[in-house]
Order: sequence, then C-alpha cells, then structure tokens
Amino acid sequence: MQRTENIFCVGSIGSGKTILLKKLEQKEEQDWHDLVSSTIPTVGINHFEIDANRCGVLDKVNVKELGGELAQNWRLYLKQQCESSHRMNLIYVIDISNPSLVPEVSFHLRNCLKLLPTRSKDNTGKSSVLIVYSKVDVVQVNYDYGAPNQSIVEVELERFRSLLRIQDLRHWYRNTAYFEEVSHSHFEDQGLVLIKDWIRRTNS
Ligand SMILES: Nc1nc2c(ncn2[C@@H]2O[C@H](COP(=O)(O)OP(=O)(O)OP(=O)(O)O)[C@@H](O)[C@H]2O)c(=O)[nH]1
Ligand SMILES: [Mg+2]
Repeated sequence: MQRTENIFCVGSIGSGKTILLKKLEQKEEQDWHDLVSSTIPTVGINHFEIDANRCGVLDKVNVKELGGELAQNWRLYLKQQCESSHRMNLIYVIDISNPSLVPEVSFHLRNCLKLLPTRSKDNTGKSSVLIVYSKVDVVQVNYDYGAPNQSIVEVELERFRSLLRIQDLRHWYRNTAYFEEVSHSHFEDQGLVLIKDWIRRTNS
C-alpha cells in the first residue's frame, strides 16, 4: 500500500535543515553553491517536495521543515501527525560541530520521541526516525585544519552519540520506531543519497 504522509524535519537553529532539504529537492542542473549562500533562518515552516522514485515510478514526497525557532511548538505539529496517521516520520538534524548544543538537543529529541505512538495490534504503525549528524566537514576543519581525516569525525560522532545516549533511545523505542542514523556534510553527496533512500523507503 502506498503512503502519502508528511515527513517532518526538525533540529536546532542553524543545524542545516534548510540546506539539506534544498539539496534533496534540487534539480540536477542547479549549482549547490547558490543554495548554500541563500539560506536564512526559517521562521515558521518550510515546505519541500522531494522526488522519490518508487518502483520505477517518479513520485513526490512532502517534507516539512519546522524552524529551530519553533522548537517549543514542534510537539504540537508532530502530535497532529501522530493523531491522524498513528505513526511519525521524523528527520532530526543534529549539528555535531557544536558540542554546546548537546543539552538542548537531548531535551528536544526526547520530547519528540515521547510522542511516538505505540504500535497498533496489526503491527502496521511503526514510526520512522532518521537522525542526521550534520556539518561533518566543520569537525574535520576544526581538528586537522582541513586535511580529510575520517577517524576524527568518527570519534566526535561517537562522543555525540554517547552524550545523547542514542543507543539507549534506540533500545527504549525499538518497538515503536525504526531508527536510522546518517552523517552528512553539504560538501559531499554520500549522506544525501542515503537520506534520499530513507525518504523513499519511508513513504512506500
Ligand atoms: N560547513 C557547513 N555548513 C553548513 C552545513 N549545513 C548547513 N550549513 C550552514 O549552516 C547555516 C545554517 O543552515 P540552515 O540550513 O539555514 O539551518 P536550519 O537548520 O535550517 O536553521 P533554522 O531554519 O534557523 O532552524 C548556513 O549558513 C549553512 O550554510 C554543512 O554541512 N557544512
Ligand atoms: Mg531553516
């Protein structure tokens, strides 16, 4: 059965939601440098339509970005989605170049997950949560002055995961949500491909 539910994208102010979604929405011929220079903080909600190829058929998936400034109200929008579809499709973007955000991210991430609906008896209502660790390139630059060094990123990423207790969250909510995690930098396409694939799978 084909689903046409919205996907919500949340994350702290400046974590990289708009850039990410613009890149996912962008047409082949667009230059991403134009996109990078054109973001402004999202006041309210941004709507994106992302191409998702389902079984060879081109389709559009609606993704709504809830601006970081709205953080106190995210739960109202998410609750509405959960009530109408009994599941939640959520992309949570975390800027891993800024450790001072950990307490705030921890607070809001937990508040969002608390809304996850419990599964219906027929097992159809499991939610989908994608955690995107953004600004990986900034971590590299901060630590080794630009020389690409994958292990530095992995160490920082693991530090974030452990401070946020991601492993525990995955365990606690294992019966109500499919969890996936992706690291991403807007300078490369690898994470983008994985995120696009998650969007396609979530809405099929
Ligand atoms: N170096 C680097 N900068 C990034 C990356 N992603 C986003 N940025 C920059 O971070 C700033 C904020 O990005 P946005 O996409 O507007 O952030 P947002 O999450 O939409 O923020 P709000 O709309 O305020 O909630 C912009 O100047 C981006 O260019 C990244 O992967 N690497
Ligand atoms: Mg934005």
